[in-house]
Amino acid sequence: MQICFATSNPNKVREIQAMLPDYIRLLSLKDIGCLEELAEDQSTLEGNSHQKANYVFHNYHVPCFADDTGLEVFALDGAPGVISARYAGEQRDIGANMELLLSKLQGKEDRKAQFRTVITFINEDGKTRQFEGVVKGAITNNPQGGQGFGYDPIFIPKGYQQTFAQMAADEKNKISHRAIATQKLVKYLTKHF
Ligand code: ITT
Repeated sequence: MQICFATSNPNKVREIQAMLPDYIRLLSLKDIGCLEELAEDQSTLEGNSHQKANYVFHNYHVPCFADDTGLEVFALDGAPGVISARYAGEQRDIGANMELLLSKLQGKEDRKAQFRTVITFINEDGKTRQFEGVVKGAITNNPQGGQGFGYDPIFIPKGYQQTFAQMAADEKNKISHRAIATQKLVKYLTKHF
């Protein structure tokens, strides 16, 4: 049984393959001969992850899944959300993104936020299922910590005293939004294939 993970990040493929039984083999975009960059121009995480999986399913005729993640800040009506990677512009500069976010929150008491990942899976018959992973938390006043990536230095998960960037990678990866969505997908695949 072969399933494509519509990502160009080989680390993401390896991480999920290790969680699956041996008879389910994950293929990367490169493995199926898809070398183009997949469009993600929808207005929601659900839309973007569906857009990527759907493109691969229709053009390469393999069961596949794709993910999309965003940081949603309550006092900013869910921004940066689906545009998290390019919040401060197309240069995708995370330093500028974090600075912009902190400046918009300046003086605001409500710092609640959540990371949200949506995975869309399409089976061989074209049937679609979505899996969501959410981690609630709060935005700090300043970046702290050097681990992780993206907005990790300014996000403290609920129930913890440290930012994601101050945690060891395996600690973050056990509780993260991506881990939660991925575990739901793995459970589904293991049960249905
Ligand atoms: P791919 O589509 O190539 O996987 P991407 O940058 O679009 O790369 P995501 O959709 O997973 O990656 O995430 C969008 C942005 O959200 C990403 O650029 C980061 O800034 C941020 N982000 C995602 N996951 C994060 C995490 O675990 N910790 C901190 N920031 C994260």
